[in-house]
Amino acid sequence: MKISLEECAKILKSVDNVVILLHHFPDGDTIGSGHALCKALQKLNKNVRVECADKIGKQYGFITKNFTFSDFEPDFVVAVDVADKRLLGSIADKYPNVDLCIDHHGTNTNYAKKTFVDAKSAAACEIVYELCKLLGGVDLLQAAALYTGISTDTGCFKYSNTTAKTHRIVADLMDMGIDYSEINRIMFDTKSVSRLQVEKDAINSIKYYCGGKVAIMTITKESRIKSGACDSELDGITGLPRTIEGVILGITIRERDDTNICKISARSNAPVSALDFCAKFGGGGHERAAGCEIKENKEKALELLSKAAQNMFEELGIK
Ligand SMILES: [Mn+2]
Repeated sequence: MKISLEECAKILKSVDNVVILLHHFPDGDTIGSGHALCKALQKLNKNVRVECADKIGKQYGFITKNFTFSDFEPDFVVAVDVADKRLLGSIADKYPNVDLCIDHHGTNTNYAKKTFVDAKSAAACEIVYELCKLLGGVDLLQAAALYTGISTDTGCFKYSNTTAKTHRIVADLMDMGIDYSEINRIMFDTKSVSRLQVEKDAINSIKYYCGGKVAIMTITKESRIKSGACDSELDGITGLPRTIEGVILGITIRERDDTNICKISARSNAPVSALDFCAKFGGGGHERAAGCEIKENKEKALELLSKAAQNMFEELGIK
């Protein structure tokens, strides 16, 4: 059932033991919105904890170090920035019932009992900013967490999802005194040595199709393990193929630990829809940034993806 943000606030005020779920392979938006909401509920003297199937990267330590969580039996389960139940990863079975979902993916599958989705928001953090205000206000720590989610989901305010409203919200957060240049340095201008090693391997793997308009990059399990890079260090790497001149559909294949499963990310420029492309494989996301999973090895995934891209470009009449 779709509900308003005011109703979300009302419900959250009425519950006492809340667990907030993030999506697996957590990014800045799910981490920022989850922790900002957690703080809002803690300030209302509620029992709250944040849970994620995967480890949160150490670059988000300036947010997570301010929280300690205890084990308690939750009476209310909230998911933030989680479009599909499957995206909870390995904790999906632990929480078969999600009471409330707050999200900005138009493809949200309405798996929660109650849902608030605003697909016009660039980040779930934009929604949680408004929600925190309804719950009693935003402090400096919440502001930093929310800024992190908004800046990362917009590629530091570069992507087409960035709106005037995005900037207005961020202006409010900056007025509160957040150290935005330090957050940006950590998020956008810092790479670990292992990340750089993975990038080097990934760049070497790039294959071009459709006269250079499609680029497909593969991140192998071997490269991840050899470099020692954990998943969170690879945040944003999927943006790389689309940065190549002439590419309007950039695809990244990430070989999982089970090498018969590949996680696919697609990024596109007009007129190509990354969302339409990933939908062909049962995925979802946003118009210019979407994802899906292919239960094949990386060679087969490359073959399927390149064929699908070629078919799509033919249908669209792109030469
Ligand atoms: Mn998001």
